[in-house]
Amino acid sequence: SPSFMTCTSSFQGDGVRNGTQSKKSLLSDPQLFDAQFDELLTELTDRDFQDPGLTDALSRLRQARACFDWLLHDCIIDRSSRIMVYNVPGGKRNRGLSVIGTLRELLPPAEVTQDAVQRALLVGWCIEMLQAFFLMADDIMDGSQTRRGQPCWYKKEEIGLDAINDSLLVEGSIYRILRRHCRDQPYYVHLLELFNETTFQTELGQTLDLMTAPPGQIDLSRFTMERYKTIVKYKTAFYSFYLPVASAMYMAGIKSEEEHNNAKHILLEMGEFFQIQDDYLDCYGDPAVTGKIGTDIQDNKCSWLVVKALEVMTPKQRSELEACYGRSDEASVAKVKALFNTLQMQSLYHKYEEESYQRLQKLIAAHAQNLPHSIFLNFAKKIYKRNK
Ligand code: GPP
Ligand code: MG
Ligand code: MG
Ligand code: MG
Repeated sequence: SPSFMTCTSSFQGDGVRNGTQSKKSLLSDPQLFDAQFDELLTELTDRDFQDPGLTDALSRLRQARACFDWLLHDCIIDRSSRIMVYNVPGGKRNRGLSVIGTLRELLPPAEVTQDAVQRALLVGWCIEMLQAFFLMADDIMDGSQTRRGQPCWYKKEEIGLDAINDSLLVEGSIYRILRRHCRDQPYYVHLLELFNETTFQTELGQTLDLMTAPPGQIDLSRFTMERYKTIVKYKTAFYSFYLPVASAMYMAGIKSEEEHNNAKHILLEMGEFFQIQDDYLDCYGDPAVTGKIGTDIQDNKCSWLVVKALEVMTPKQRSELEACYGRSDEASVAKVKALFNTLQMQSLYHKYEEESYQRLQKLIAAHAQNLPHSIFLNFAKKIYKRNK
C-alpha cells in the first residue's frame, strides 16, 4: 500500500543497533509489519491444518498478496478466496502498528530482540484482524455500501451473508496466531484474557449502539450524551485504544492493575474523541478520503452530531428533526444535513476538537505516571485533525 511507503519510523533496526546488518534491519516498522502479514497468511493456510479435505476452506481464507494483485489485473477467477487480504490490511493500521511502537517505548533497546519485534508485529496483526472481524459484521448491521474505498465484503455478489461466517473465520484466526507464537511467553494468558474481554466489551457497545437506533422508531429522547458516551466507550475505545497499548504493556511485563488503569484512563478518553470524529466524518467527511459512505442519519444512530445538535436546537427544530431523522429517502437526509448546517455543527465540532485536545494533554500529564508520555502523545498526533 502506498501509505506505508511514506510512513517514517525512528526505528533503525536491531541489526543496525548491534552492528549486524541484515536485510530485515533496513526496514521501517510499517514495512516489517507489512511483510509479517504475508508470513502470517502462509502460516494460517499452508502450515496449520494438514487435512487435504480443508483445502477449499483454507484457500478462501488465504490468497497471497502477489497472487491477489495478479488476479486483479487479469481478472481471472475465484475472487472469493481472499477473505483475509480483502478485509484485513487495507486500513490506516494505527492500532496494529502501535503495538510495536509502544513496545519500543517500554523496553530498553537491548531487550527489543528480533523475536520480540516479530511477536509484537503479529499481535499488531491480531488487533487488525479483530478490527476486520468487527467491521465485516458492522457493515452488515449498518447496511453500509463501502469500506476502505471498496465495496463492503457482504456487498460482493458472490459473498452476501456468507460474510458472517467469513468474519468468524477471521476472528478464529487471531487465536491460532496467538497460540502459535505466544504460547510459551509469560504474558500469553494475559493476552488471551485481554482479547476475550475486549471482544465482549465491543459487542456490548455494539448492542447498545443497535438498541439505541431501532429502525423506524424515532425517539429523540433516547439520544442523551450519557448514553452516547457509554456506547462509544464500549464499541470503540476499548479495542481501538486500550487493547494495543495494554497488549504491549503485557508483552513488556507490565501487569500491575494500577498502571493499566492509568493507561486506560487516558486511552478511553482518546477513544471517545476518535469515535466523535468518526461520527463527524460520517456526515462531513469526503468518501473519497474516508473510503466509506455515511449511514448514521439513515440508520437512526445515536451519533455525536445528533446528540450535540439536540442540546442546542429549538423545540421547533426538534419536531422538524423528528420528522426526518432515521429515514432513508434522500430528501429526509438532506433536511437533517441542512438542519445540522443551520446549527453550525461543523464549527461546534471544531471547537470540541480543540477543547478535547487540551483536555487530553492535561490528562496525559496527570495520569501517565511511570509510563512514557510519548506512548500517548504519538497516538494523539495520529488522530487529531485526521480526515480519514
Ligand atoms: C464503530 O462503529 C464500531 C465498530 C466497528 C464495532 C463493531 C462491533 C461489533 C461487535 C460488530 P461505526 O458503525 O460508526 O463504524 P463505521 O463508521 O466505521 O461503520
Ligand atoms: Mg458502521
Ligand atoms: Mg456500527
Ligand atoms: Mg461511523
